[in-house]
Amino acid sequence: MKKFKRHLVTAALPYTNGPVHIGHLAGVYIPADIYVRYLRMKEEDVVFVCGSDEHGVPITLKAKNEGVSPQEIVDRYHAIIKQSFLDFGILFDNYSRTSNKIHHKTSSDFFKTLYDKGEFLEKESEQYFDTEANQFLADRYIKGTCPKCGNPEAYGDQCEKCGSTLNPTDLINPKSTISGNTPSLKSTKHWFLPLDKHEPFLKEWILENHKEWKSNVYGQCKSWIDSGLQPRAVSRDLDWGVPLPIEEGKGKVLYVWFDAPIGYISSTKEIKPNWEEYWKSDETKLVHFIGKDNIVFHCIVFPAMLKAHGEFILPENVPANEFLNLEGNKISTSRNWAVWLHEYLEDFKDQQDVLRYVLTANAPETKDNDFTWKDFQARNNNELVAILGNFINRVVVLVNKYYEGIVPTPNNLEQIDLAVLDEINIAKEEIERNIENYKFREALKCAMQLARAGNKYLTETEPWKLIKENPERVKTILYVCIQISGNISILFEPFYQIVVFKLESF
Ligand code: B3M
Ligand code: ZN
Repeated sequence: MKKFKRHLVTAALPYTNGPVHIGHLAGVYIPADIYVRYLRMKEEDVVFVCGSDEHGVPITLKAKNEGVSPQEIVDRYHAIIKQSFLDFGILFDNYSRTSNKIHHKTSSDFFKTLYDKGEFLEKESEQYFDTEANQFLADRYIKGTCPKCGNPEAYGDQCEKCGSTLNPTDLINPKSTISGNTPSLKSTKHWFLPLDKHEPFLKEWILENHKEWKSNVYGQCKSWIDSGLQPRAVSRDLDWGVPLPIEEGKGKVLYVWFDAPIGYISSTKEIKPNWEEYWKSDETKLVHFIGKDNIVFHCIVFPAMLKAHGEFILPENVPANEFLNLEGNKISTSRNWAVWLHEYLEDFKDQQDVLRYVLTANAPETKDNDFTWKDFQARNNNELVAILGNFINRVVVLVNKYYEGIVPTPNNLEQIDLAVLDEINIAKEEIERNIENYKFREALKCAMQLARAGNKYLTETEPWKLIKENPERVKTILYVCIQISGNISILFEPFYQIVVFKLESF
């Protein structure tokens, strides 16, 4: 495996049309944070960026529904999201926002470069228009039946049921989401990224050279490429977004999926004067953490943009997760079916890592998974308390009781001691290997396995029985236990931080 000099890790920029929920955490932010904590512990050079995605129709629609300005919506949710990530212990090097000046400049310069290089197709075409609202109906401004799966609630840009990416004209029986009317057609000019032109490159880059990508990601890319890539419009007839930096584009903005991924670049620029070393050197390992509905944009559209621009590196990996459901139903911001992070943090004060643990142990890494409060309770009681907490607690109690909290000096190590100490190295290697392969659930299991081994060792050696007849042996046993505990706390750090209170303070 190639050794990289530095790492650039991105986590999908959340839309600021609502707060962050457990589905976002399990799918994107916890895995990204585990990966970054691991790299930081290894003292790697790493930059971890994120920020609010403040453009796009989800935001203007929300503003319309509430009768407030889009700015009010993005200000409100940007503040909530930023704070809840911080309170939850997800430590980005920068949490930016796409309304920042630097982002407007970076994304419009990017567009201009592609425009000047002749990388776009210009096309005048008939688009759906709502005469009552006097507005073109892009993306979520239009709903209809998905031509692929028959879902009657598909949007103009995507069907959330089958994951297909759509154009408004693909929808069967389209209706405006503003007025409910059947739209009419009106002519307008747009700029398109010719994905078909980049198809040979994408085919080789992904299908030949990135066979190691997760099968859900690789599979989606393959089916996209196999069904033939089409040019995609990167401009919109909207008034909320980054204005097109060309004369003929007056009154139009960049498509949100054009500017949003460039947000990763702006976010890096904001904090790193040497940002180009991160974005333009093949000694950087770029990894995008996203949810499965964002795969096409990060594996096909954004790489095509970066390639067309010519100066940027491409991602090494895009470890997208599947979805997390809640109590058997799909999590939904619009239907208010979610466990919201900021609400969890109010209800479970100082219990950030319990949620972090449960969402990692049950992460939707290979298939959709279900979150239930019953499982949350069971994992807390049967795993965190009964295995991990129990082991650390027994060790701390015994060391306090026999040695006033001072680590005893060991005598000769017996076979059983050496065997359990060996488990530390095994756990470390397996955790590292799994994290580097984006298998965070498995990595966490290995960490918990070490706590299990510790409990088994204590049960077998029974120091509380030996303390009278063989106190020297007990010193060795508790020394070994302390070694295991110390290593557990290090090995758990990417997943769950262990805080041991001094018993006297209770
Ligand atoms: N805001 C979609 C989402 O929140 C979108 C991600 C952008 S990443 C550049 O699912
Ligand atoms: Zn569909």
